[in-house]
Amino acid sequence: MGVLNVTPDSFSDGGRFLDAQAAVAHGLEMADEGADILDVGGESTRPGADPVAPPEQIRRVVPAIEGLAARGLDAQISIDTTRLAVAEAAVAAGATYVNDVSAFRADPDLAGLVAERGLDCCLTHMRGDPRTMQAEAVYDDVVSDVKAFLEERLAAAVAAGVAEERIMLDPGIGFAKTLEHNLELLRRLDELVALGRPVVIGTSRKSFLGRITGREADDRLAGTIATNVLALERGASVFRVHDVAPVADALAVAAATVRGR
Ligand code: PMM
Repeated sequence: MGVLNVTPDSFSDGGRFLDAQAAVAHGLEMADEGADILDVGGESTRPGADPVAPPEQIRRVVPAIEGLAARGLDAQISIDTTRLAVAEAAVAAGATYVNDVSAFRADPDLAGLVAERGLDCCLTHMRGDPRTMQAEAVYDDVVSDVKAFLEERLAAAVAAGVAEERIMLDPGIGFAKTLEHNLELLRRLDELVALGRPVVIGTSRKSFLGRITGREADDRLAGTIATNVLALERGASVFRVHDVAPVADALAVAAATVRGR
């Protein structure tokens, strides 16, 4: 899954793809490099980020999605939003996957849209919202807590009519988590894979990598690769990254090693 943030303030690529033409060109490049899903977002979810009203998110993402859809790509277009109105506009423009980091809690009707339209979706663990979440990074056992949350949200989505085979789960690396929580979730990822749905992992350029390596966001590719390779070995199936080509190579080698060619 290639990250396509059409935002002025995302932590690592904010402002670079705000122009629709630049966003489409970058999306095409990531698809060419091996991305099967292009995750288009118009609202930064970095810790402390302010919410972006749906009309502004729509204004940012729809031209990019329309431009990508017009190219008839093999890659699926995902909308990274927690808001129903944004998802509706994105789906009308060509998105077929909803990446909701609130796991249908911010706008419960979003589950209905996903069910009705037969969309794929990703449900992510988070506490609070991006403004407040780091204050809520307190767990008895982070892996058990995240697993119980994802099980509950999976059941809620199925109860709302979403087909179980359309649902992927994500532990939400960096969402209401300390460095230790992120590492423990990666170390014990197999416990989440045991839920039986594909696991999505998003470590790309995140600050916990900088805490370990001392590197700035743009210089965290090595840490991104290390964590994605480990996640693959522990059973993750979707890897949300900014740097598609090098991560795709690393994952191809890791997968050939773990599974045989
Ligand atoms: N991380 C971010 C945004 N969306 N979606 C999923 N499913 N998982 C993530 O880990 C995730 C996400 C924040 O990172 P960004 O600013 O690079 O998009």
